[in-house]
Amino acid sequence: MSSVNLLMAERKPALILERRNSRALVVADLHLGWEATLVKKGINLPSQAPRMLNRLLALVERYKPEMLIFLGDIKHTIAWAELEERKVIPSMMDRLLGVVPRILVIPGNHDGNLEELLPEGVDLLPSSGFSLWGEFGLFHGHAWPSPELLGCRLLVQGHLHPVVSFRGAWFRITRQVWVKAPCQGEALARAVLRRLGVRVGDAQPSRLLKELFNVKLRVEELIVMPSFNDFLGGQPINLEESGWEDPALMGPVLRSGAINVEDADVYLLDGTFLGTVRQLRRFRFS
Ligand SMILES: [Mn+2]
Repeated sequence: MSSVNLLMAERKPALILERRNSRALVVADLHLGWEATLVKKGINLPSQAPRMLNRLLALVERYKPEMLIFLGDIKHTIAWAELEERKVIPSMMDRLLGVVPRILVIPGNHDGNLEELLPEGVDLLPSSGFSLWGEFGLFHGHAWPSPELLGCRLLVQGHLHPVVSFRGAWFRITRQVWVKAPCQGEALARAVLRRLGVRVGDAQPSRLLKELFNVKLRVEELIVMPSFNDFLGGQPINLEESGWEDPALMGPVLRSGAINVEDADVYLLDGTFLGTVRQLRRFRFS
């Protein structure tokens, strides 16, 4: 029996995955070093790294996970590493290794050259993701997940930093949200198989998945996590001109047509249910 805790009582953009006595803390999109890139634009924001480290330490202290999983985009500069990242990432990981037995990192699109910043003891996984206990398929969202992840009931990704944004005549309110979208397993299996060069034709994708990869298709839901760095902007899910409709940004799984974003449920960090994406897109102030 496994469970998902979206930490709504704590209003944190982090989740706990649990099975029997095993527990994993999952966070996405820290974008460390982001503030340093703002300095060049003349904006001076204090580094968010100490704040995020303290929040991580508090969550580890409270939930005592045996694993801490970073779901991509730990750092911000895409290809290389800024001075800030070179300083902050190794020391943050060292501190966390002192309190949690295992740290796993699934790279995102901003994590180029991350490997050299990770101390020994931190496991860098492939960007095609990681199947946790065969129950949870974890990947960043910019790259295709491996076939193995389709054997998980629930997929979890980051990458889009989901928010809702309400604009009136004189104000604009933006809040981070959780997005829980239904996923058509057969359609996603078809897309993943095609990507791997399998001729699907009239065959049932789930049968091919079993025959070729020995994976039993189980996926039925996708959660898109809010970013752990809450200073970052995000993609407003209720505005159609956002990254949720941009093929370059949305990533292959959302682009595959298997995820029904319009029917996704949207929650604020405190658990308030805002409705489905379809309902939110119809709603207008003024
Ligand atoms: Mn990303």
